[in-house]
Amino acid sequence: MTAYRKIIHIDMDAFFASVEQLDHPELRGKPIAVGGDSDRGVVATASYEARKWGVRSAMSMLVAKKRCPALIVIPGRHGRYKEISNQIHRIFQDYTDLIEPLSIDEAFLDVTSNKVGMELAVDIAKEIKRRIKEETGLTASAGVSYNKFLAKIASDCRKPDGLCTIHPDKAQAFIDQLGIEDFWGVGPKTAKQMHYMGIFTGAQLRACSLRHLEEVFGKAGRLFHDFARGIDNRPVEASHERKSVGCERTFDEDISLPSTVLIALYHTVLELERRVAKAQFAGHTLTLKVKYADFTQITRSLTQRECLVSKKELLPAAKRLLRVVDYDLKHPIRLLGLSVSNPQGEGLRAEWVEQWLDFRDD
Ligand code: TTP
Ligand code: MG
Repeated sequence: MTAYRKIIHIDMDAFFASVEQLDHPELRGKPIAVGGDSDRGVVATASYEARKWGVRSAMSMLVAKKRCPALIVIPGRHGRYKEISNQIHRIFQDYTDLIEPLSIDEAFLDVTSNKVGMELAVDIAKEIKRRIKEETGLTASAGVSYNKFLAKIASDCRKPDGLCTIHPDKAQAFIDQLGIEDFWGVGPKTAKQMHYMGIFTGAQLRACSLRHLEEVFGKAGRLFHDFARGIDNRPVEASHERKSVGCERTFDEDISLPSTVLIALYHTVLELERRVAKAQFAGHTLTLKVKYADFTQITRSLTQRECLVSKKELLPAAKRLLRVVDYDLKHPIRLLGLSVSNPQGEGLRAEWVEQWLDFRDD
């Protein structure tokens, strides 16, 4: 008997929009779009109420408002989304360490052998969905199958709040009836090419020879050939999660004037904000490093409940740290560095609720 793997794909429903409706009850049941509200603004995602009007991700906000005049546009709060993303990841970790995040709201889990000794992947998926609902207040959809390709398609089948299992003995029939655009790696361009070749369904893809597919699509041809037969041997690859993002700057001349130091700190915050955004990182701890002209060095850290993502959170935190750093003309600063770490918010105590909390001396 072939030993099949047990793969779960979890994808949050209308993620950014659902978080906004969770945090702002007055938005529930209303058509909302998260994204920029300028002429050049784009929809990141839309609530299901807005989707009924044809509002879609990546659509220009102007078009979205034309389609849905009652649309309420909400700016995104990436730190908050990341916080919830971390929260669901902590749930996943109770079941397996083989977790491969695909984006902020999606991940594959290999639960072939799992930490809770549950036999059926579908039972794990149910439990994860239930815990996500209980612990975050949001719904997720889950797909269960024996490889990544099928688990991902399955999670899309019954959205929202869906759960779909594709068993090995049902997989071929399922794939045969799939539209070609539902296959992994088939974007609009590839779909057009497939249509041109007379391929519109999984069954038609399966009828196409490997040689022909490789001729047209190169390496991807092999993948398409395998997918059409329900074969996908790619492992779930646990990501090595980034632990921190930082930057530092050595000044051309040592600095000691408070206003100069403050400006230097401000510029470091801007650079840090840029790097944090690029890495799609969010952490709860900020560390300020100060190297003096005599090459001695200190670091000061603080941990807060709110994620450190943009200037809005980074600047006050950095200023707060600078206040506990001594420097003067006789002890000028040669280098300033800032880093954000602690994505999981470890060391946050319940009583620390809203505000700042602690200064830690390393
Ligand atoms: P998706 O999982 O693709 O979309 P979704 O969660 O909003 O909706 P669905 O129920 O269909 O899964 O993306 C997750 C989040 O990523 C989404 O809420 C917003 C963000 N996003 C963008 O910022 N830009 C984009 O173009 C897309 C597709 C998503
Ligand atoms: Mg989603």
